[in-house]
Amino acid sequence: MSTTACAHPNIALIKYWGKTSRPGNYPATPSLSITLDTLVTTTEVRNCEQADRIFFDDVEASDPTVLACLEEFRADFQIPHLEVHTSNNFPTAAGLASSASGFAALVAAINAHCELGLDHQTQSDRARRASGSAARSVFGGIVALQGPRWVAEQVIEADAWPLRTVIAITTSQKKTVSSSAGMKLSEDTSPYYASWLTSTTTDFKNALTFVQSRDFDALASLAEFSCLKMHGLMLSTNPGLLYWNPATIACLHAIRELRQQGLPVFFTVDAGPQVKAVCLPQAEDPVQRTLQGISGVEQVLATGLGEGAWIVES
Ligand code: 2P0
Repeated sequence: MSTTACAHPNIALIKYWGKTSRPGNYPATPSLSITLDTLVTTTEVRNCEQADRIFFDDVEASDPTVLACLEEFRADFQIPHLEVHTSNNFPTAAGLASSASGFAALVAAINAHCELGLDHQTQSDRARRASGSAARSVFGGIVALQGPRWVAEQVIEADAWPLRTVIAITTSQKKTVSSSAGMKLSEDTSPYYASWLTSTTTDFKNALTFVQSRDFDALASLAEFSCLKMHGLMLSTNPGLLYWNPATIACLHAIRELRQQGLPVFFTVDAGPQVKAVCLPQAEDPVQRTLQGISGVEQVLATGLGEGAWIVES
């Protein structure tokens, strides 16, 4: 008997970068994200005899964060040892938020398989402990993650605003500095860290207002500001965290130019070199064509807003 769950990754429009020292992986900033459709992590769990076992694309791996997540469940609930098989239909660990969809799917699968009956808030809390952004992938549409509870909540449903996201993949190689390690380094060394924390709280509040009023232009400017501010923080870390490659920068210029021409589109980039262009439906085709034509762009994917994590009925 096995149980399969799926989850979509999400991308933050107001970024999370930095944690508090409180145990439980609590973000130091609120964040606001869109859950994407099309990209999916699929995770199957089944009981196994002696120790937990993890497989990525059918290759066994000893992933300490996944193992710790299972142990945390075991500390609170009577659950058996589990064999976990997980795969993504998109590049892993290259700035496409595979840890977000991965842990949201894992928590949903464990919850269903072991019949724990956890509500979505509690699942979001569990997912956040493993990976901050995973708290958000439990939910669909546009999602907020803020204190004091630091469980995610849906702001609007996936069909409430027809946002599209065109993703330019500029490399499928894995990143060299993990988000967790990068965040710690930024906290320890960047002279900008304190102002990043305070200004992100303001950005988050404003972004909520712009989403509620469906003010695309205001959200576009604010999301690019949050993205570039986070990368400014990363660059001001010592040694500097430079996640971009030449194609990343070419995409940013191209998206800015399209916006200047009047197309409703803006960019965001996470801890990796891929560029996400968020747009209204009428801009999708020209954005896709433009990004496809940029030297160094290996692949372009188009997504809409997706649903939260779900169980695949067998
Ligand atoms: C975000 N990122 O808000 C930000 C923007 C990347 C850049 O959350 O250490 O994998 O596991 O809590 O969630 C990526 O970091 O970090 C992330 P951990 P996570 O989406």
